[in-house]
Amino acid sequence: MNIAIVCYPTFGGSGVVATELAKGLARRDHNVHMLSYSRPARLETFETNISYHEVNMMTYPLFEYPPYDLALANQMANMIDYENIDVLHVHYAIPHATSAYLAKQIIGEEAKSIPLITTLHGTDITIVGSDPSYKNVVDFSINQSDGVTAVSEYLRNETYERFDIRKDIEVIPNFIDLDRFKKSNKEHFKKAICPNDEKVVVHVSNFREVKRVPEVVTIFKKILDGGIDAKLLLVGDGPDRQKAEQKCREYGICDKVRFLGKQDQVEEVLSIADLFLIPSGNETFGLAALEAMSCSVPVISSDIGGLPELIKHDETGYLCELDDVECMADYGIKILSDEDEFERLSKNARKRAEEYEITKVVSQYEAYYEKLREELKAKVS
Ligand code: GMT
Repeated sequence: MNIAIVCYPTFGGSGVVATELAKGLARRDHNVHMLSYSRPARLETFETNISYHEVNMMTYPLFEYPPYDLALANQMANMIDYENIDVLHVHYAIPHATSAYLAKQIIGEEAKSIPLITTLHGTDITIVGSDPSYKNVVDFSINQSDGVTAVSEYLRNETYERFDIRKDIEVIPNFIDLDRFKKSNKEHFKKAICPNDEKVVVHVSNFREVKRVPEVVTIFKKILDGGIDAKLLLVGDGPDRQKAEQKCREYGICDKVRFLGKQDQVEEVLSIADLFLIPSGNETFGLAALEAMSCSVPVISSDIGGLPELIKHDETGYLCELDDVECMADYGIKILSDEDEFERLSKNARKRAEEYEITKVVSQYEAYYEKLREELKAKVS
C-alpha cells in the first residue's frame, strides 16, 4: 500500500508512535509518505520505503498566525494525487484530521475510496480538543474520519464522554521495539554518573505541567531521606524545567540531580536505571513507561488515565493515588533497597512490555487499513 502518515515532529508521544509505525510498515514493503512541519525526531536516518515531505508554508505580513492547517491540506491533496495514496493516516486530531478531511474534499470523487484514519493520542481529546475554542471542529473532524483509533480503553471512553461521536473507536495501543529498548551494558556511563555505585532513578518527558516534573524531584528527595544513596536523571526539556531546577535548589540536592536535556538514545539512559517515575496528572497510555519497562525498569506511576492498563500494581511496579508523593517515595525505597524485589518487578516489567511488541501492533494497524479499504470500496461501487 501507499500510506500517508501525518504527525507532529517533536519529541511527544504521538510523533514517536507515528514514526515508529511508519518504520514498521516500511519494513513490510509498504511505501510510506510522512508529512510534517519538520523532520520527525525518530526519523533519524534514511529509511528505504519512507519519504519525508516537509509542509511548505508561505508567510505573509498580513498573517499574524500563518494558516498551517491550509498548507497541510493543500500538500495532502497534492500527495493523494501524485503519490497514489491508498490510506491517509493522521496522528493527533488537531489540526491533522481537519486538514485531511479538507484534502479529501479537494480531490473529490477519486478520494472517496481512500480511508482517512485519525489516531487519537491524548491532549487532542483531554485538554486541547475539548476546549470550547476547538471542540466543534474536533467533533466534526472525528465524525468525518472513516476510521478512528485510540491508544487505550481510557482514551476511547473519554472521547465518547467528551464528544458527540457516532463512530466506532478501535483501541490500538502504543508499541515497542524490543530489540532497541532492552537493557544493555552501559557500565562506563553508569560509572561516570554514579562513581559511588548509587541507585539510578529516571524520568523522561516533555516537562509540560501534566508530567509533574517538580513532583518527581520531591519524590526523589523523599527517597534520599529514606536513606537511599541515589541519582536522579531527568531526560527531556520543556516549560516546567525551571520549576524543577528550583525544587532541587530548595531541597539542596542539585549534586544528586542531572538534567540531561533531550536525548535521542533514551534506551542508553534506561539501561542504567533502577526505577522509573511517572507521576503524571493524566496519561492516556504512557509510552515513556513502556520504554522503561522494555528496558526491565520497574515503574512507579499515578493511578490515572491509561496507566493502569499498562502498569500492573505490585507486578511490574506500583500505582499510587494522584499526587501522593509519600506513597510513590515509599514504594521507591522498597524497590531500591531490596534486590529481590527489584529483580521480581524488573523481570515482570520486561515480560509485560513484550505484549506490546511492535510487529503485533503494526499488524493490527495493517488489518484495520485493509478492513476500511474493503468497506469503502464496497460503499463507493
Ligand atoms: O497528549 C500529549 O501530551 C501529547 C501526546 C503526544 O502527542 O505526544 O502524548 C500522548 O500520546 C502518547 C502516544 O500515544 C501517549 O503515550 C501519552 O500517554 C499521551 N500523553 C498524555 O496523555 C499526557
